[in-house]
Amino acid sequence: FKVSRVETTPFDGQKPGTSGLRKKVKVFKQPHYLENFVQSTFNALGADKVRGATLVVSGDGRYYSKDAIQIIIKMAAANGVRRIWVGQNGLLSTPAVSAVIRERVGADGSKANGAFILTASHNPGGPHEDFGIKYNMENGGPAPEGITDKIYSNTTTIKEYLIAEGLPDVDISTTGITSFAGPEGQFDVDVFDSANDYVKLMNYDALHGVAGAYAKRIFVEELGAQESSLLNCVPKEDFGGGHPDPNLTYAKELVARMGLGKTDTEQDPPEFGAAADGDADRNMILGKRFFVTPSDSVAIIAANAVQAIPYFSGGLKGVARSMPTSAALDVVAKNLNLKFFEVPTGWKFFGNLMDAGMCSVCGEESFGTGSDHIREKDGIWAVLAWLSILAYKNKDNLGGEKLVSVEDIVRQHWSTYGRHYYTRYDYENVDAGKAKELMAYLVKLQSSLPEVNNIIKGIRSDVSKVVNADEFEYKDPVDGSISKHQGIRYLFEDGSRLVFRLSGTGSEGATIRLYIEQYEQDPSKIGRESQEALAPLKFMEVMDLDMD
Ligand code: VG1
Ligand code: CO
Repeated sequence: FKVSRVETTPFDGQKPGTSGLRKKVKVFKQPHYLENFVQSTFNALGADKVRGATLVVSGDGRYYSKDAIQIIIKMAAANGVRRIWVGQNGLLSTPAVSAVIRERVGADGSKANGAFILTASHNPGGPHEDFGIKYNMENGGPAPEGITDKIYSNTTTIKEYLIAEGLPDVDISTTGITSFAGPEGQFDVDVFDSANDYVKLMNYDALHGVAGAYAKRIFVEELGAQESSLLNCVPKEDFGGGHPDPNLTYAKELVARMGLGKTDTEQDPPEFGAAADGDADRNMILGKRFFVTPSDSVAIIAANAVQAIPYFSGGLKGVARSMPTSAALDVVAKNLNLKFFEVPTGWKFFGNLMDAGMCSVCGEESFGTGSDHIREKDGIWAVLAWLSILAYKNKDNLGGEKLVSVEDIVRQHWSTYGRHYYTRYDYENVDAGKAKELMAYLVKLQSSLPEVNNIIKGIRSDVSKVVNADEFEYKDPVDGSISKHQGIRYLFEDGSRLVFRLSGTGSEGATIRLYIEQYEQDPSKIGRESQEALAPLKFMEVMDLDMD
């Protein structure tokens, strides 16, 4: 092949959000749109990082992925990349990409330097839905803000991109290495089994030793892990028309099977249920007729990790959560005397802490949980962590007496550490200008707490006082970089919190997220319905936010 230089002009709005660039498929399909973003990424990395590099390209298999993979292969070849690794059929979950970057060794001894992940995660897929792309670095984690800012600024000035001419489409459906001759020498495309490296890592993590036997009992005997216990496990370009987001709203089928449906028709639901999102980095954990909030999940994993999960038997280096995630993890960290960090929303901020050996377990309220085995959140890992904890809690109970259930584990946790009642509201598809105005108004209100308290008291008298309010700002303790405007916080005297944020993963309009949290230590008050316990704080519902 030879290298062809194609003239182009910038597109507006190619700023990577919380987790890459996400737009409607029709936006991505505009001539040069994807190419501009990919070239801007190569330029941000710099020629010395790109020439001779080994890059992974794959994703969740959503519509347009196959075309995008061929384009990226050709552009990589033209930019001097030495080899491209592709999961068979272009499929790799986000955590699997992270594992492949960190663990896989090519037939010639090569290691990957980075990856393009093609996913819009929990956003629907298909010709009329979303596509997405993000870049992960050599440590297996999402590009830090320094790089994504550079990518964005390149997209605003781009004039040309490079693409290989005469390079045929590569068959990504069969494993094996295909070599091509380019102007600078050989270029390889290595198509490999999508599961191998990740499964190896997972075996090591949670399923060796005694946990394996328990997993068998719970997976196979309790859950009856035949094909029939697996729902929707064939990847589809449009996710079967569903919304691939593992929560109580979208994972309806599973929720009903777990006895949590609107009308509960299940006689005897399984002891354990779990769901993942499109790219398998999110997870939802359910027990029999019981929902584990993600904020509780990470706290419970941290509290039990050393005893229950062999990978952590040497101790935890530290724990971390995103700012809007409830403070359940903070209480565990304090009790167990662990290093603790509060970072902005999005996984890119955990990686530095892990690389520096300061953090072993971390999580977000948005159904993301993970550890330092990779640099992405990891849905399957979270399930295995929970199964390991279930196994540990039942270790004297192999004979088949009553199982210590998911619900028992969570309630025990609350009685030890107190309970963080928690909920989140998403105001989707709001006018972007109005959303900004609202956020600006909330920041302005912060300058006068008496006024804030007046407004609240006017609506509900049973709410405690706002004693502090700010806009969250993060200084990375490893590289000193500063991230501003990461969400607006109102902190109440009794430990309650209201947090407002603009979403950074939508593909159209704006989404305002409101996070509501209340800490309860009184043992007689930890068993309430969450919505009832939080009712006083939901005065927002009656405020006229004028967002339509
Ligand atoms: C959302 C979540 C955030 C998560 C991000 C990516 O971002 O709130 O916690 O890290 O999605 O998850 P935002 O900016 O829309 O609130 V995923 O599974 O889409 O990679
Ligand atoms: Co995801």
